Amino acid sequence: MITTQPQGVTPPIRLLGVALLFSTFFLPALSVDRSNFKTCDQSSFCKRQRKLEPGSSPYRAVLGSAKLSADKLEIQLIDDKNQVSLLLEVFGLNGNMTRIKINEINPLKPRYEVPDVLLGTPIPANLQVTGQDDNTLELSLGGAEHKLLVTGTPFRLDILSGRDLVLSVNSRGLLHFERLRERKDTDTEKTDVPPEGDDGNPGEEEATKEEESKKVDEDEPGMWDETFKTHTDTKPNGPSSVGLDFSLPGFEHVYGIPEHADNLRLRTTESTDPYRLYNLDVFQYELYNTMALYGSVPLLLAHNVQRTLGIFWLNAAETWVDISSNTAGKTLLGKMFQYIHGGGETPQTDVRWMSESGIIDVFVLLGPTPHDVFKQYASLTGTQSLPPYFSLGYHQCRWNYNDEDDVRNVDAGFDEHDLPYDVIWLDIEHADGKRYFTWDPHKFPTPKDMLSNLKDKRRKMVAIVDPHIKIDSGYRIHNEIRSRGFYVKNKDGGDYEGWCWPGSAAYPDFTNPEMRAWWSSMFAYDQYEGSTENLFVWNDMNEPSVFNGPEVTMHKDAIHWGGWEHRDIHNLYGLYVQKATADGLIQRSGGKERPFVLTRAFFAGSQRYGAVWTGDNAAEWDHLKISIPMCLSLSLVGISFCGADVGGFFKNPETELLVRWYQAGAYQPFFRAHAHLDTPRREPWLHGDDNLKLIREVLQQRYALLPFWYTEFYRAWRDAEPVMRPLWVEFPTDVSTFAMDDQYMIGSALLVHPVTEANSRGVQIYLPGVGEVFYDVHSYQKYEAPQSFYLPVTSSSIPVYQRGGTIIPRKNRPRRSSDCMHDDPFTLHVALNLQGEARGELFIDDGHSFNYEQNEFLYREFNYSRGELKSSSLDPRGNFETSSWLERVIIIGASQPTSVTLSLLGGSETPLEFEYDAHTSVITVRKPGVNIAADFTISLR
Ligand code: NBV
Repeated sequence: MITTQPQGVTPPIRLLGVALLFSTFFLPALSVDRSNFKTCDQSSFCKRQRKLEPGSSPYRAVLGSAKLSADKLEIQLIDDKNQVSLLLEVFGLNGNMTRIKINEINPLKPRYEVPDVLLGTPIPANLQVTGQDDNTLELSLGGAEHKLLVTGTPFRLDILSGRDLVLSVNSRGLLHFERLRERKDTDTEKTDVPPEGDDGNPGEEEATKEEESKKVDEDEPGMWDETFKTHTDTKPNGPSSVGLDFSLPGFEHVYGIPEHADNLRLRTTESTDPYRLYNLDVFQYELYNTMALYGSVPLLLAHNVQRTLGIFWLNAAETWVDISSNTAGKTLLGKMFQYIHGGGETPQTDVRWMSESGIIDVFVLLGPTPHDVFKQYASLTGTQSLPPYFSLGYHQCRWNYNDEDDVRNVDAGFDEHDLPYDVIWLDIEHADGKRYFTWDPHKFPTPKDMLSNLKDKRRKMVAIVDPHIKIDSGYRIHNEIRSRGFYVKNKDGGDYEGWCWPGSAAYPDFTNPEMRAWWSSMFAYDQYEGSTENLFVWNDMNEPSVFNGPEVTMHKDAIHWGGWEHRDIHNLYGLYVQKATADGLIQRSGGKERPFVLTRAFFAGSQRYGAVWTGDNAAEWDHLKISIPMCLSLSLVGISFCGADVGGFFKNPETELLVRWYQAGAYQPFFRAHAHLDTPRREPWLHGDDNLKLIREVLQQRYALLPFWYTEFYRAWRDAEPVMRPLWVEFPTDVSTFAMDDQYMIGSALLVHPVTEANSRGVQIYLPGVGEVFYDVHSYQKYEAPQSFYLPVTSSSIPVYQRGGTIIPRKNRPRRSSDCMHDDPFTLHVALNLQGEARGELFIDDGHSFNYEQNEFLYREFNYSRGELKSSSLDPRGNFETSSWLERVIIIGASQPTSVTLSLLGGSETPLEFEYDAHTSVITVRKPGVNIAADFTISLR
């Protein structure tokens, strides 16, 4: 039983309404209470690790101990200060990757190695010794291109590509591995250490080393327990942290390691706290800092004009990442001066990872292109699951839609106002006393009828299921979890209890596979009463959020399945919740239907289970702006299905902000409006006719592009291509894009620059690429790239450009929901590049089942060249019948033809009607009428 008091972050339930009301309306700008969250200095392991200054590493690699098997090199590492020995394992991996593991040779207890994140054992590649001298071992890393140099004293690793040094490990000597030990007074441990130059057999200890060892191992405050605010973290295993540095010569731009409310390009952290990765429920988070947020993906990308690489630090414990650079703070002029006058050092970024427990297990992804890095990472952790089609439509959410009447009225509001939408959401108030998997009997007495009404409109519902379970002997879910022993335990062996929405709550141990299987089974239609096949799920608070826990989360000394401490698994908890939920939705359909589950907390691999949103943002312009880099950072680490609460969760958006947010959100992957319980209602029709019209236009634009979004998600699933991309991914040699995060690409075809400023009269657009051309999607105006220009905007402007050389499929008929559009005809937007060519793709299937895995799909390619548009299959395995046909082809940037004809494979030519607009250079070809599955050619002469 947890006896600590709430610490004020989230007050006891009855006061909550008042407190939230207060925060919503009386605070001018939102600000987090930083005192609730640790700084690096307050996190004793971070402080200890960071105290270590760069210098010569105390570690030496005992080269004589090297053991080489086909795909693995093993070498003993010895800390000359305390004689502790570690085992270094280096693996050659298929596809330009290498894995570096460091662990104690004989730890007192096993140390945690993250399960369930990797898809399997990565495919090995051959390692071969290619050279050796007294202090160095040279190996080829599965192919001639990459070499690994292992230096003995001081220990370091260098990875070379050809003759270029790409990355060094421990070159700053910051490897720091806290061995598990007995507490000082009971220390009986013996060290097994060979003397320098030995073959790894135990040797005699020197007196001086013994003394040094004592110094290094001296207990410091925080090693065996640590108190933060009112919480004491007992640490029965003592200090156990690990840290390592990586140097990236030639790199000045690094990205990734979400989730932080910060720019896309990561900042240097010499004068701030490191970036923190520790899944936390941060009430009223602030922008532009390195504080932890709800999710963590420990993957960092580095990019320069020559190459892209990734460092994936597979550790689920609290982690901090320090970034430094030798060019930080230098002005461009300063850098140029240095360059012109010579003698300047190569720019270099240094990255240092520090985790509280576990082992060092790190994958170096050697690219060399951005897409190679995405593929390499996906080969380890999987790709984005293919979302059901409906989930790419618009989602209407608020905390809360009050009752069934409310749901019916809001739903009807969309029809009355001619607005498409796909999903209405229910937040925590829908459940009976926050007992998830139930319905409030007064407000939602007939959920099946409600769901069936929605089904009649071909719409869906999402209901929230949080992982904190009300402790209530009258609640079946609680009784079952307790009786099966499935709750997380506290350090004394009882069920861990914390305070959350339902009051006193316990937390299912999602790390236990049996628990997950049971949880999944609760989504069966006969278990989750009132649920039907158009009900999907939202997992919130799965960091996990514990109102009265340290930093609003679970005590680190709580115990999970297998005896692991919460400390070891913390960042994985949220992933497991979403996984078990998604598995449940799959199972309820007998394995046939794709799930939709939205999660707030996540980890590496969460992309396999559904969508992520950026949590409790605020109705402020800066929050709108930051939604772009936040989702881009997630996309870079494999999580493509990302969105931010449209309108802002806290506070009341002014109408202009709300409309601009719709305009931006429509061009982000997950598109959901959401609002806090205490904010005034803000459905699209409550802001006057002009704004309603603007929002309708936005929704129609979103729905018209659904075939394109869906195809991009197919590519994300199939080829690990991020749906939303930083410009540099598409234009990897254009340095001016490297820090841009006010505009981005969707796939490789659309460049979007949302308006994110109040009273904006214009935005500065940059169109990248040498010899490229872009077209305004609304006016078809042509722009040659590269160029930067000021675009005047009005309230209806959404600056979006189609890149020349691409073809985008659309469905232009406005409907009630995406499902209603399933058989609608297509329009192809063919935007020609300067060579008069273009290419695009289209993926179609039933939009909801797993049948595409059994080849029930169409993957089409459209190719335009020399006046001919050809449609062919991109994957001959695919076979899917559709009644959708080609309604129109719009060819942008073309000259006037005299005739346009259609021919089907082996058939005769049929003339087609067309129009040419000389002003915009656009040809509109009317009614080719051909089935979209057919191979055809449209010829322009
Ligand atoms: O369930 C209530 C909210 C939810 O609306 C929001 O989207 C989540 O991020 N939830 C957080 C808990 C309360 C936040 C103050």
